[in-house]
Amino acid sequence: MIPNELVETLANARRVTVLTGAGVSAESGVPTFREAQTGLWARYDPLQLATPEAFDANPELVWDWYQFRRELVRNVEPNPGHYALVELANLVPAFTLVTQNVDGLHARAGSRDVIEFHGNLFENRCAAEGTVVEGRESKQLPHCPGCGAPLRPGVVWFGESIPAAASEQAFAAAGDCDVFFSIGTSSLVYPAAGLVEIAREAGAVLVEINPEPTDIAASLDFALAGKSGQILPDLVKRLGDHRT
Ligand code: BV8
Repeated sequence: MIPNELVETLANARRVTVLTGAGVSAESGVPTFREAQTGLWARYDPLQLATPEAFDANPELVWDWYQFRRELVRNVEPNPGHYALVELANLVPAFTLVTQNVDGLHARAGSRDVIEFHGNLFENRCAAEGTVVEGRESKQLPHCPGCGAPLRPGVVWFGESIPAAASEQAFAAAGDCDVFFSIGTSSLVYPAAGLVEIAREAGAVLVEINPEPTDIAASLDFALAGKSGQILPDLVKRLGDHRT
């Protein structure tokens, strides 16, 4: 399943950059962003709910959706795919992990310096001032102690810009790597989906890990069809064996 050529390439790589999406958390039991929502949320489209307009129109509804997702994520664990990425970082000279996921599971698995391209589910910000507000977790929509505006989750909604530092670091890492992995993402959301193009233009070897082919299939050097929780541990074992 893991081509020898890819193991060789990784063994000689100076810098590896990884972009992950919701598929990496799927085996932890976190529904991916585009699969149908269930239960109470079945009738809502995440693409509609994850927007400033939805929050302005109905902050309580959007807050409830994020509370539901926080509760779900609190009750799951990182999976072997998350842990394999922690190991991969120790097997190459330089490693950067960029995630579109807001669930914090990479950090819980032990990954360090994770670039959270779309923010973090568990952070709260004042919807008016944008400042982070600590310790106001509550079932009901909380309000800013400073100005009284509603609080909102510290995630990047559709139509909002990526945090400048995360964007700069992610584009720099994509533009200066020997191998770029796109793992568990449908490659539909920009500008995250544009990182692979930056890596390709910089001459990186492009690898995708996904049970389904995505829009970037034509530019790939390696397309590993399967689940990240199965392929990544296999890949890391092969690389570790190659090193010994
Ligand atoms: C912005 C946080 C500038 C919230 C999310 C071109 C350039 C710039 C912008 C745009 C553009 N074209 C369109 C836009 C606008 C928009 C966009 O991209 N829309 C899409 C729908 C076309 N982009 C934006 O608005 C971005 N901002 O560009 O700022 C700007 C400013 C003002 C005005 C205009 C532009 C902000 C986007 C951020 C949105 N926030 N999340 C929240 O989570 O609630 S994005 C959301 O989608 C999640 O973060 C998620 O991670 C992300 C991407 O989805 P995926 O991770 O790929 O998940 P998905 O379910 O789609 O796919 C899962 C994949 O896993 C599948 O392929 C599946 O096969 C695979 N899989 C399943 N199981 C496994 C697996 N793989 C491996 N193993 C498994 N076991």
